[in-house]
Amino acid sequence: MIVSGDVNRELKKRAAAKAVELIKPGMVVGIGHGSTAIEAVYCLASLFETGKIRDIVVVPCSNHMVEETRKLGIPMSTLEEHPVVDLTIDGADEVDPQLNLIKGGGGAFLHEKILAEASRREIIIVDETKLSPILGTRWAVPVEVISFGWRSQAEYLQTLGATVKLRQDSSCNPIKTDQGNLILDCRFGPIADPVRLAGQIKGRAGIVEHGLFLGLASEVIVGCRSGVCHLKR
Ligand code: ABF
Repeated sequence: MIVSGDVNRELKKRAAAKAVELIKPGMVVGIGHGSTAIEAVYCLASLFETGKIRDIVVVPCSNHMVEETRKLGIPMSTLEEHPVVDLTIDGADEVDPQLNLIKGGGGAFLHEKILAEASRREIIIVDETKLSPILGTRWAVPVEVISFGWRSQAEYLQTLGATVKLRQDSSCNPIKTDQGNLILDCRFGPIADPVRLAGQIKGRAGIVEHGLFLGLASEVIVGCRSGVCHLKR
């Protein structure tokens, strides 16, 4: 499905605005990474400016989102100060009918998964192009690895059926995560048993985390051209 950039942004904004409505005074709110999650931050900033929302703190999941949140003057905190988060709003790359996800296109999925598992509610916001009949149909599964022995991990992931690519920037330098690790993008194609695959990936020393978010999303809010769909587990 081809959706133009402007339409796509509008769909992201719709989903973000719906998610922000769920925030109540006094909440600790986690914010994920990406162009959809940032729309939720913009929504929050305008509610702060108009005084419609107060005494909440935001826990951003990445260095980039910390900077964006700081620029907008939204009160921030950390998981160290608030180890349990009331509600997190985050994006995703692919969503299946069971609300399982592939995340990590933005490279922050280790922190995002930590934040998701620390949250009472994990609300995923996407535009309709992210919906998929089966995970892996369109997106590679990102895998974060430490640099020591990363090629051995690549070999191992290939034995699991993936085409593996080291994530690099436009100058062909390896992209480093906020933790200083590397990312291997693993294209498996449609994944029949994501739970089994997740176990196989995690069972390997040197592999830090992967972008399969299984059973973590409480709900998914989808910005569609016809409006907004709120999918619940
Ligand atoms: C982040 O948002 C990543 O985990 C995911 O890959 C990305 C989706 O990006 P966007 O919202 O820009 O489409 O949570």
